[in-house]
Amino acid sequence: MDQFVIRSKRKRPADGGTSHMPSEAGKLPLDPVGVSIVPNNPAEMNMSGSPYLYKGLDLTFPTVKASSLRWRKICRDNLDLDYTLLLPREVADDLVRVFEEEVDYFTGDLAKIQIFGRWHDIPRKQATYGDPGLTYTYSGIKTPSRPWPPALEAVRDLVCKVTHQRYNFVLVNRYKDGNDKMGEHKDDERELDPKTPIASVSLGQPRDFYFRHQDARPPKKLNIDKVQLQLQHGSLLLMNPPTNRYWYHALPPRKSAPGVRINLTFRKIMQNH
Ligand SMILES: O=C(O)CCC(=O)C(=O)O
Repeated sequence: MDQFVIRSKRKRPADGGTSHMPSEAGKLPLDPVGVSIVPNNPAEMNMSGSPYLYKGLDLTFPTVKASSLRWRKICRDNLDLDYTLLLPREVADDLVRVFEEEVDYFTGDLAKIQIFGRWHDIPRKQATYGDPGLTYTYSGIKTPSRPWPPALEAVRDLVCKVTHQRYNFVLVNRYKDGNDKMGEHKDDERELDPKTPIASVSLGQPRDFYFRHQDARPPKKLNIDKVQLQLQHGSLLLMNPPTNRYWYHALPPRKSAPGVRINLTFRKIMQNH
């Protein structure tokens, strides 16, 4: 399988990263049982591709050997995840900077969610982009597919290439610090193609993320262990079917994680649902 990376020619700042980037970002992550994910080795990559220049950011999509992405598989009862470090640190830093300038987050009614019939402010910021004419409805809000900003589209293209999927929509979540969070939910809305994994790219502050089986929740409360991992700066997590039919996922608050985090979940919305 051919795989692709984005290469940045931007010089790194003297301190090795943007100021809001935590010093932990870029370290080898440990999975729940303590196995290291090895970062991609640029020396193994067969660099050939056309440069994509965007505001001084060189997003190049070279072909790389299949072995250059080190995937970790996590499987449990009806849970199927793949996790890799997708983006070199410098590229991930650049993307945070670009998205901080350019993502246009919702305000007003689109910045609220309905829980058990009551409206609440979303404890983070959200934005959606996608192919023309699509909408995505969740938690009582119907979000539009605004035209892809170029850097977001570039990441979409990269994710499509490494997964061999055709993503047409993205939900962007911005967590300003460890107080911002996402509660337990499934991505199982009827407009989502049930055969396509949800592809989640994480940028910025590493944050804990967990999965809980539906039967471990009330009323059954079965003794099924949670699956927990820490999503690293530049990582890609695939939630493969049927994970979202059986498992809830959440990003809990973490006082120990003070930095900004941006998460992109690429989805395939069906046109005629
Ligand atoms: O920010 C995250 O990693 C969580 C995103 C998520 O759960 C979702 O978009 O459904």
